[in-house]
Amino acid sequence: MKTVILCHADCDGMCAGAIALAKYPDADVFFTKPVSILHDLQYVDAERIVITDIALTRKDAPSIVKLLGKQKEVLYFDHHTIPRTIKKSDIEKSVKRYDHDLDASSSELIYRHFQKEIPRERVWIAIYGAIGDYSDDTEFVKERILNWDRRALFFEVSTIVLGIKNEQFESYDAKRRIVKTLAKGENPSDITGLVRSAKIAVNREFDLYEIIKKKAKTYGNIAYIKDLPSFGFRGPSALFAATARNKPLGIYAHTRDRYVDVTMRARSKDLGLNELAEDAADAVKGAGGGHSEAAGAKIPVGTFRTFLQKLDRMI
Ligand SMILES: [Mn+2]
Repeated sequence: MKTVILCHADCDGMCAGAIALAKYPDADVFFTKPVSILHDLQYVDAERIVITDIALTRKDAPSIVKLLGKQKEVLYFDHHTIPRTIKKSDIEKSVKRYDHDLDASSSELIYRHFQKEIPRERVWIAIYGAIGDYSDDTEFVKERILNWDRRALFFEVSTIVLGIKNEQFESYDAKRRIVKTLAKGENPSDITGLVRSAKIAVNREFDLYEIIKKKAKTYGNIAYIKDLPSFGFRGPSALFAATARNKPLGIYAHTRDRYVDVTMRARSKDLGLNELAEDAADAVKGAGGGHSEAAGAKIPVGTFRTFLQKLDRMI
């Protein structure tokens, strides 16, 4: 049975993809995103599709669910908010298996589903994905982490999270290599060059904080910074802006040709960033979403100021 794995290209997505690949070793692995999965699904030719760590956008969710319903077998593991344009039962009806939990990582969800069918040690990958997504505060992860040397696990997860921030590991081919290595039971630090890449990234991250401390601006409850040359550090850039200016919400905005890529980080879970991102982006004809502490949006060029206003009013 031909299997295709579609996963997100961040740490949690790659780890979840690796767990799927441990279960289906002959599968092809492809990376996708919430904004492109509708398009990508139309080109998938497989009898079984495993989707993991991909959120559904408000706009595309109904069409995606319809498309999934036409496939032979779909297994879907995700922890992003379900958009209001569909119901959880709509997804459940159109796929063979749907595991969803806002508090757990996608890696944990997929590991729990396949744990009896893959080697026990693959739980490491689930733990890496959980830590990578700040979702290690679940009963499952807290319990499993006690079985291993957590310092070694933290070293390995940092190797992935930081290592993929450099150009050398930016491409989908490089990321596919990481997924394959993990699926075989080897560790991130076994991948040639990844530890070194993580070291370069961590240096750049500390330098970045110094720059942001000097340059971050504020708007009401928001601290923000725009168009830094180091585009790979969107999350930390947003968070450091909030930290440096002591605001609850930090934003990093990167201007592209026709839209602005907005990364949002909150210093607490209470803000509910996913809702804020969706609503503020909707108001300027963009699209947004994510988690309660980490979210993002794509908004048309020229609407950034209005976007900030809407956000600040909602906070
Ligand atoms: Mn995730």
